Amino acid sequence: MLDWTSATQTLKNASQILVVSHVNPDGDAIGSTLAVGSMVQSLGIPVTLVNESPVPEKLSFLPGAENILLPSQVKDRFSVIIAVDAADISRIGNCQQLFADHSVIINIDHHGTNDEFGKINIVKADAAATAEMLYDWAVYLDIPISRSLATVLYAGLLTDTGGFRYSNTSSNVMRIAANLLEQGAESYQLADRLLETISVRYLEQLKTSLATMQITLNGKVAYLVSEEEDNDGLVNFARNIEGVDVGILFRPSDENHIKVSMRSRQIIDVAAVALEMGGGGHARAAGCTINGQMDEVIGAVLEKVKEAFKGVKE
Ligand SMILES: [Mn+2]
Repeated sequence: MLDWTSATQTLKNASQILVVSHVNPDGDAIGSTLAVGSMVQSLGIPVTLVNESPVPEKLSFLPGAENILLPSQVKDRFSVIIAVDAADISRIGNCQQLFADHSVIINIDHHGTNDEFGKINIVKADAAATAEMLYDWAVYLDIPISRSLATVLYAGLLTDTGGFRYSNTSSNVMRIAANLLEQGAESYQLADRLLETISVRYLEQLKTSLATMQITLNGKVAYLVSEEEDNDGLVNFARNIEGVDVGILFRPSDENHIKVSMRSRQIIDVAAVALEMGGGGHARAAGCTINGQMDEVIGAVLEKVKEAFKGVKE
């Protein structure tokens, strides 16, 4: 079990809590935000949940999702903040405007590139999801796992393990998932809504993006380009090609920037590659945003990936 002593002490002494996570939240970010919200509430402490980005449509059915506010909807300023699933303070975006002077941040995260921006830092790089860590905290706090808490924790585990398929799917993850199912999380319904269902818009985008797929570096790297923001999972089509270790998705995020998402099968630590270019993430899933036009950014990233392969013993 992680050392939750100081986080718990700070939490229990707080008169109110702000919970934040990263911009463009995924299933673990929203699931973890809602899980902490539910846990803090069950301790009888007032809690406010905020994200810079609106909750994605796909995650809006999760119990309590309607309580996650935009920073502009909140008037209070908070002295105690719990940040979940965010590797550094910039990932929290403009939620920072809600922090009081000399506020205390409890940083709970599983990104290996986490820079320990909190006053209290609970970072476990080998946790599959922040939700996995929060289950541990709920047990430590002796909080009963309600059906809705089970559902949001399960959502985090399910999405960050790619449906219990990625290399982070440990026996501990499966044990927790089993416990959450016993507490009322619905495996089929959650997998269907979070992983299986795609929108017609996504399908159209898939058709366009797949046509841009290029395979390079002796078949070890594949990349594709997407113009759309909702491109969850697209990068996996590149990585999933037989013989490919690194899959990359490039998307223009504004006129001068390209967002780069990288996935690797087992050889390249893409977090290390992303970190060199000002980003971060996990060994098998990482990303960064680079200033430049599409062609030059693709060239620069492929060059870094090529260097990374050189550093690996065949
Ligand atoms: Mn996560």
